[in-house]
Amino acid sequence: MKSTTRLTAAQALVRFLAAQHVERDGVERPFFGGCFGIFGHGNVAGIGEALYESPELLTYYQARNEQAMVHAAAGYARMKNRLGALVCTTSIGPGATNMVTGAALASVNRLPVLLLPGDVFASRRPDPVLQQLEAPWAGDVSVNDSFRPVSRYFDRIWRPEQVVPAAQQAMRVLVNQAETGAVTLAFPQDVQAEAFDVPEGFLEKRVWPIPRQLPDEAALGRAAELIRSAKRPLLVAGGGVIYSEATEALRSLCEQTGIPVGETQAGKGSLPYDHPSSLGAIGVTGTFAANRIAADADLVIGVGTRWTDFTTASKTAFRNRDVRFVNVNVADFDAAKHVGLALVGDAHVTLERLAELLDGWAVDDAYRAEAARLNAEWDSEVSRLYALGHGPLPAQSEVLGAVNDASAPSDVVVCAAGSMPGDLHKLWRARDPKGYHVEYGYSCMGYEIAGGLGVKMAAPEREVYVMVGDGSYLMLSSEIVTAIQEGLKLTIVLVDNHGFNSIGGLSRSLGTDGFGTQYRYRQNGSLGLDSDSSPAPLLPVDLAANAESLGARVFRCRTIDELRAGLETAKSEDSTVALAIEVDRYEGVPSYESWWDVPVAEVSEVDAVRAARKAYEQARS
Ligand SMILES: Cc1ncc(C[n+]2csc(CCOP(=O)(O)OP(=O)(O)O)c2C)c(N)n1
Ligand SMILES: [Mg+2]
Repeated sequence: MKSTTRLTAAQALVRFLAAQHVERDGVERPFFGGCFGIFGHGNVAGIGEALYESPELLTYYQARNEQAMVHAAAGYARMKNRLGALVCTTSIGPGATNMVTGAALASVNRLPVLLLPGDVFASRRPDPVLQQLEAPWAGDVSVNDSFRPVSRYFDRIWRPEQVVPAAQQAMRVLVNQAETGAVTLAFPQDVQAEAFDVPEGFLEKRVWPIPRQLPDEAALGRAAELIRSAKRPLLVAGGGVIYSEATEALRSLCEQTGIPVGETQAGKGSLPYDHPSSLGAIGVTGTFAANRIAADADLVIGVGTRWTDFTTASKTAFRNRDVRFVNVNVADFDAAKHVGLALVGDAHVTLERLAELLDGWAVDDAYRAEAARLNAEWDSEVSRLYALGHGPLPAQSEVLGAVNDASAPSDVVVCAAGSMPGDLHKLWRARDPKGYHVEYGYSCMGYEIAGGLGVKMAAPEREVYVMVGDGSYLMLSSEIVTAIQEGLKLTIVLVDNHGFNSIGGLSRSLGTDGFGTQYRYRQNGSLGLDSDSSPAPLLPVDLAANAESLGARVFRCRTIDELRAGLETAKSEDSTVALAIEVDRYEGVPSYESWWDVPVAEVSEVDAVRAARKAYEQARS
């Protein structure tokens, strides 16, 4: 008979987590790289004690903000191609619910994170405990129920023995490439500290194989037939290409068949920017190269994409009346979209199998040459925007150019919200499959620095360039402190345009004059509009001083030349650096032959809104 060990529920869980491994393509590795946490009465005596007692099991990382630590965990998991993850432990109440946004981000982006929010007493002895929300209509809910819709798996451990099945289900979901996302095990604070006889088997090393599943052979055959009969096929590479490490298989399929490739935000870097089959970004934030080819494509092969509105330009990108879709995806949910022929499987092996089935077939030489020509034309547009020489303040595109030029191919650029993700999607010259990290599933302001920290934890050998707008910086920049604490270097580029360039531009296009998007003093009852002839002064925010006060070495750059020089100097720093630069709010990168569906007010007193509505109705029809 197998023996048991007497442990608290928290000790058992920590030991279990440290024993979990994954294996893909013959390479085995521990799944969890550590545990982020912020302690309070809801976890200090349970999980906190378990981590304290056995520090060799999981390295403890101290965060400043619970939302940020989940972002860091998401960045880590993405950088590890979902073959690694971090645990996040919090107290009850506000510490717990601070993680909800991070959980949603992880689930939207299909990135594994394990969340262990503390929860109210299972025994209900001190009912209500400090920070408990009492629901007059139900005795068995807590604030942690708000994790249910944003988690791919949720459980609450009411009794210590329940750790055993709960932890195994958590792992099943975390390592499942189709199911993965935030997994939440709400952990009542009394149960964490209660002991039980833990079966040895639960604590033994376990290796979870990450399979490379091939789609049904008949479906593959039909897909090959569809591709062979297409004249203008287009492949859309999503994040799945990168997670599956399918970029070499993709390149070889493209070279064999001449099928050109457009990339989603998560899929950018699937091909190097200068590959002749690379059309770059597709959709709302796409290049003219990808969007022109998309408009006439008769067959679209989506690989590892969930087809968001940014990728499909709100379902206007593919305008050929007879266009058909083939969707390669580990998740049948995504593979079924757009009435597509579903190839449910792993991108790497599926692309290899398709290459075999397409042996001897290729697109017309003229079509192949058209893609190569568009690739070159697009790259001249990038060169133009990198070197605009705009003044007196530089354009944001010049900042991106300076950072791209300064970065080595394997360095990583990180961004998430504002106007930079779209500009980066179009303009960043990606040279490495892991060199481009823009979180655009949830596009969450505040992800940038925290996510960048996670990226650096996962790949300390790479330089990490965090591109962050002033709005995002003000929302969540506190993990600079964690980066300093851990000796993890981030190169943070603070792009200041005194408010929301992105939403300001959107607002102007909808007829509302940048309302609520500038950082100015209130003047005559107004916070400022873009058409103001004598605007109020800007708010006296000094982001560089702020970053400096958190421990970063700071460079204040007034020109692109100063930025370029600062970036060079920053390379030899070994701790976190912030380079602050002001850019022209009105000098944006245009959109290239695409449309995004944002509804305009149907009735309004404002002429500009009525005009925008008219244009919107035309566009929609
Ligand atoms: C948490 C969160 N709140 C609101 C938004 C909506 N939003 C998208 S971009 C943006 C402004 C971002 O400002 P900044 O970081 O300065 O970038 P900029 O637009 O100026 O480039 C806002 C409010 C968001 N994406 N995330
Ligand atoms: Mg801004």
